[in-house]
Amino acid sequence: MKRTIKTVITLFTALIIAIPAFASQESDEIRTIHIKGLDNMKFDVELIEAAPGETIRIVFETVSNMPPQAMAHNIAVVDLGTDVDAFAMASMSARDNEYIAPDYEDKVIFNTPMLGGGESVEMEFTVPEVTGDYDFVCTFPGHYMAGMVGILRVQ
Ligand SMILES: [Cu+2]
Repeated sequence: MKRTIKTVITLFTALIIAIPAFASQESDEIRTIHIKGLDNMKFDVELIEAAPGETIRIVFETVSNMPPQAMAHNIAVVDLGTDVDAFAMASMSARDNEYIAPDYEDKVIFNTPMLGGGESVEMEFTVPEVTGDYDFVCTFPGHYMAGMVGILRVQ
């Protein structure tokens, strides 16, 4: 009798341990890509490679001791064929819209909020099915011109 109870408890414990293990294994299937926005107005990752339709997790962080009015970053990925120069120029004055020009919202396939120093965000992003090199930029005024750009390569 005592043995049976012990067996049941052991089984039960095994189940409790097994369930979270399964759950975490499943979420590990989403690749996490860590990107930092830096004071030199560059992303520390300038090439992201993904498979068509893949869901990736983007962890984006701004590293800075400056006030957010002076130094903040975002990531905005635009669709193929977008005039990136025009998008970046128009977005500079779109402060009330997280620096995303309303006229270009339909061209933006993914964007993070604008983050000041020490802020970070974790977001999932399902990349397009269409292969190609998608531009991503920071739309904080002046940063695109300073070279705060990168490529999302879907292949
Ligand atoms: Cu920036």
